[in-house]
Amino acid sequence: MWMRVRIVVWWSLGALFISSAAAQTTTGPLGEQFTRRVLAEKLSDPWEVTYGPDNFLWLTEARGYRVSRLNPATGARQVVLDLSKNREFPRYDKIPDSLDGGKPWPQGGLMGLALHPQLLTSKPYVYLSYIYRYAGADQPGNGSAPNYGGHFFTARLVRYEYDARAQTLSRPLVLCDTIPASNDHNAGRLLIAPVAGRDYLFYSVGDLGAGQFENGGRPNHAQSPTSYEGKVLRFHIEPDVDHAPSDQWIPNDNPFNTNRQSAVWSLGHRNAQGLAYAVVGGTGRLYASEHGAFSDDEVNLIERGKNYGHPLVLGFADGNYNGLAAAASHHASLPGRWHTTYPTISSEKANAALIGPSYRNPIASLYPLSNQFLTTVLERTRAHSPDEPTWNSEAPSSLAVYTGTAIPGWHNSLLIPALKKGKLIRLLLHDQGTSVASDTLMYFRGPVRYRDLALSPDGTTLYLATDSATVTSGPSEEAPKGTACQGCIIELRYAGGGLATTPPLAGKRTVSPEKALQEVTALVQRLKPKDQRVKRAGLPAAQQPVFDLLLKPTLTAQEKTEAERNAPALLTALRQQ
Ligand SMILES: [Ca+2]
Ligand SMILES: [Ca+2]
Ligand SMILES: [Ca+2]
Repeated sequence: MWMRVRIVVWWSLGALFISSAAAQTTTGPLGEQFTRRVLAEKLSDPWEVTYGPDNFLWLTEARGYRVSRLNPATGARQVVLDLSKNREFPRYDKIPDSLDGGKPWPQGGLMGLALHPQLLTSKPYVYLSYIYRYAGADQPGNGSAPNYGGHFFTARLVRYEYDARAQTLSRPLVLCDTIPASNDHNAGRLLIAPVAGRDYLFYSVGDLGAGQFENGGRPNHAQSPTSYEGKVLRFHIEPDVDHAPSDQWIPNDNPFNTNRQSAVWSLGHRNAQGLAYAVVGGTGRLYASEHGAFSDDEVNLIERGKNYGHPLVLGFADGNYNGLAAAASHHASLPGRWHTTYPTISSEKANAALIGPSYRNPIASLYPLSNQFLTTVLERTRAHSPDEPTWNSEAPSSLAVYTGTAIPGWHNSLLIPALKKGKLIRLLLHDQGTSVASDTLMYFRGPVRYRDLALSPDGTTLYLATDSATVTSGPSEEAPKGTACQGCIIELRYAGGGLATTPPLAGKRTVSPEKALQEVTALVQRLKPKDQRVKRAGLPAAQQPVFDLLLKPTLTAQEKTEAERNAPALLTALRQQ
């Protein structure tokens, strides 16, 4: 009997392995076909995947604190560095709250990795960022500062040397070990990119969630040039000859240098987890993707010394956050009408004008929802309403620019992995690379959280990393069975198909009233009841009775005429939510 059980277990494990390793075909929205293969799984939250000059994939594991090299042909993996002993706090995520007081795991952990372009020749340098300290570790309870004062972690940037023969990283050299961090909004992306022909190391730091949840009473410093919070930073990849060791890693022409040098390169960021450099239209540009608040995930063109608005302007300076803030809470002890240290925005346009010529709008926003809908969302959040709102955004976790030509129509596209309802988003850039030319195209949808991606140099293959947790927002009806992959590196190889030209923006097509009624009915009936209530409340009063008609099982002829007449406007209003 015992033997028999053992055999059954063996066979089921074998079947699992075969089903996940076997190649499958998946088709994109414009008919692009890809073969899909799982190269690695059960990693401890892979966070960065980079295609190295050694033709291996380099990985960081956010919770595992390991760096490894993965052979993209065979899936064989070698750990080259284990940083878990450098982490001066325990694995809170593995300790029951009853024992650690509910202390949090930081957002991320071991995060960014960047390889020196001459890794295999004269410069065997690997740059890493990781959180190493937690001020709350010795505090009683959950370690948060009083009155939602937040969780204070600290991160460091460090350069290692790669020994290709021993397959190890060693000889660490600290670039900066005073980077503020949190249990929220650490950003953490590292990228080597040139400015005027010389390579630098860029690093994104989030606003630490200062203004929301357990950090709701923590002051937000995204607008302060003297803080590293809510910034993109620029460092040297090799030290200069300045006297002070801390100045040696900071370029002497950084925009906010005073008598003390500052790594700040741009400001006004919320949580820019994506950084990518590409030459588009003959000009090299630095792009960033960034998580929005209740809407307005951003893609920004990062320029020296410029201000990207957070938390004074969210998304475009279009007024959709007028009267609102980047967060809301029901904790009346916290400041302002929305109970948060995020300022209440009286006018986004006025705030942008106050920042002055250094203010930059994003080049794309996912999505600029209406003031009316956002007001409903914030009011319900502040009221701690059981109709906990959901809203339309994507949670962009990284960014790449596809400059290859292997996949038809993809040349000069932004590729954005998204955590929400797992998908890779493609946005085609205009020829000059300074604006978006296409509708939002969705690829590889599944019940996963996509964390990062890498591209093969020939442009035929994408490598997507997924979180260890498979939970996305929404229950399993949005999660087709059999595609979940925990802590995976998934290979997607282009296999044919697609369109050489991308169709025009969907928003520009005209929809007949009859078709609009079909579309808006399907949209409304797909929603969960609580989301129907939030969406309805976010509509202008005149449209609410039309919304109610869509929930009826059958309509009279008169109701149908009424619904059709109002359907195009209602469809537009709901899509702006
Ligand atoms: Ca310097
Ligand atoms: Ca912005
Ligand atoms: Ca806005």
